[in-house]
Amino acid sequence: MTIKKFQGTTKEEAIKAAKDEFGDQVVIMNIREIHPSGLFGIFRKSTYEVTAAIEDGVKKTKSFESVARDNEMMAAKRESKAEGGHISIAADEEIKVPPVQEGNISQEITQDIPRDSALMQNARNNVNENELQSAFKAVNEVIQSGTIPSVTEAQTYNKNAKIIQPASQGNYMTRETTSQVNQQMTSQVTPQVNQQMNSQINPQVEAQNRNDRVPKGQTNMAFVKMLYNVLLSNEVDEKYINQLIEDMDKVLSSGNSLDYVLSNVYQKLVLNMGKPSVIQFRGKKPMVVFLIGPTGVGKTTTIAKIASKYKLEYNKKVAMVTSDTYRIAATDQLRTYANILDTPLSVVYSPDEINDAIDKLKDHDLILVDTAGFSHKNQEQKEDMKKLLMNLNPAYERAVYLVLSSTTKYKDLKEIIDTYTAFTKFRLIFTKLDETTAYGNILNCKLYSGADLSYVTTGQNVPDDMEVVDTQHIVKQLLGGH
Ligand SMILES: Nc1nc2c(ncn2[C@@H]2O[C@H](COP(=O)(O)OP(=O)(O)OP(=O)(O)O)[C@@H](O)[C@H]2O)c(=O)[nH]1
Ligand SMILES: [Mg+2]
Repeated sequence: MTIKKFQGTTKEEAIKAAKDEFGDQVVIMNIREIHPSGLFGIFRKSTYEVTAAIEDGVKKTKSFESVARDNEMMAAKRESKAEGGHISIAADEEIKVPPVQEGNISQEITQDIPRDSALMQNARNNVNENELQSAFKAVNEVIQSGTIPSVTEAQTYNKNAKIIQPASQGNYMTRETTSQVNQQMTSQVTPQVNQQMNSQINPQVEAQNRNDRVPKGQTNMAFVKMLYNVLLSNEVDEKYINQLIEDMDKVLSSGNSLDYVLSNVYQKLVLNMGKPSVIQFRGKKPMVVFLIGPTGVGKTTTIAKIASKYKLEYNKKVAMVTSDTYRIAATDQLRTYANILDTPLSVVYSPDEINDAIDKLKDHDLILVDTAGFSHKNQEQKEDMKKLLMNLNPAYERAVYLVLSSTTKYKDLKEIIDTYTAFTKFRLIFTKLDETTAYGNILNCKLYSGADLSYVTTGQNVPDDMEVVDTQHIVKQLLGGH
């Protein structure tokens, strides 16, 4: 499958550019209005960007308009001949019929087709999106029922395969991983999905699949388009959607059923989310955990949640340190939690004091270090943060968690990740999941940074609104589950 973007000053122009290059079989995946940026942008008009796809090997056909134009000309010639006109034309000359549009499931394309065309009505009826919606729903129900192998199982199954490549290389999974997961999916998931699909999907589609009356590519493209839109509406970055679709291309084109393909997508996304990395104790005391990140994302609140969890649920000896002396009342906020939880709290006023503070608390299992939130553009605070992390005696076990709000724009999240990547390794905590319905940024940031996911927080309540990230749940949401 080839996916490409086309620009135009109007939607129509961008779509035409796509059709000119890919022909009538093109499927329009997405249309985006691009607002001019910068101060003088207000004086300029928006432009349009169309993401279009074509199945490899699909023959390009002339656009409907040009075929229709040819036919009109031909008809005019015939009329003229019948009326004894001067234009001569062979009686058996072939009349061109507009080709059946494989991509007619694309709204943009069907709009070009005359509504009363019996040919097109037939083609339009062959695959409709409601039927694919039922397919998504059916697969989702199987996913919800928990019968799909867990990530751990899949990873154990495929211990030696590298799952995620560094983001810069832009690769998702090795072929080895894909094929082994596919194998596992076939044996464990497909029969159940098939059962549900059979009972839920319109018999017409079933018959179509069986008899192959609908060209396979047509169904595939409808599926790809729906998948694309579902992921895009959940704010998964287009770059990753395209990678996923490219990766899926082989599975689709080798004639697998849609339920199998969707289950495969699900499994692939779960594997890409990786296994969560949470605070672990390796027997050596203390474990020093830093929470870093932009202002107001929930670092202090999350420290209180973690402290409470480890102290009350896991019976660990917990202490807290804060280096946030920039903001008035910042230490008071943490002190309030420390008092409630009855845990010691130390304040460090400069990065040089960190080792003294930790030394005094070294009989604790877990020392949570709260840091000042700062804009990633503030160079001075960035240097202080760097020193704080670097100054810690390397003899201490440590882990750094970058706290990000799931409500932040992806463009900003990338800049924040770049800033912190420059001076430390980290795992990711996502806060404020209760304030968003689109979880795409979790996948985007995971793939962009290559860092492990850890916890998510879902509200202001300490300690209840925090949990270890449930990657299967996130992926279900990304695929339109509830
Ligand atoms: N809705 C929602 N609010 C949250 C969540 N986590 C934290 N908050 C709220 O976000 C606000 C900021 O939380 P803090 O813990 O002070 O954030 P911080 O990152 O320590 O902020 P600075 O220290 O100023 O950088 C508070 O009102 C919290 O109650 C969450 O998961 N969901
Ligand atoms: Mg704070």
